[in-house]
Amino acid sequence: MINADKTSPMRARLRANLNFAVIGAFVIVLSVCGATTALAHSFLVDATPSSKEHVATPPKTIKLKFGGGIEPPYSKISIETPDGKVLGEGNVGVPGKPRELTANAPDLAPGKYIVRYRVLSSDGHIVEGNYEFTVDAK
Ligand SMILES: [Cu+2]
Repeated sequence: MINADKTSPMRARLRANLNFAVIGAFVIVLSVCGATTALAHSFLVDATPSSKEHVATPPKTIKLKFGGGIEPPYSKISIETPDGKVLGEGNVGVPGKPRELTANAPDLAPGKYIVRYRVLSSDGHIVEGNYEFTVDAK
């Protein structure tokens, strides 16, 4: 019976597909384990401007640093007004710094702004959050 299976190309293909399914399940288990063993790894750990910061000069770039690697193509930073109007968006990675994500900021008049982010961390988890900063009047 097993010998008969081996001679059938279709069975062989089926078995190969099953192997892929097993590998896929293993990868999923690994990413779940990663989440429990390193709980804080992908949260925001540093930002420029930082949360609640008052800056005298409007920033040209928003830079976020996370506790773990992130995937820029599947991540986004947006700069918004407090009432939710999106002024700019970006998802530029930093070469050699897989935990950092930047976005070019539009010209910002004095006032309060919200930085909103949604990033895909390397282990497959989505991390979302927001904070505010203020550009002070001169
Ligand atoms: Cu994670």
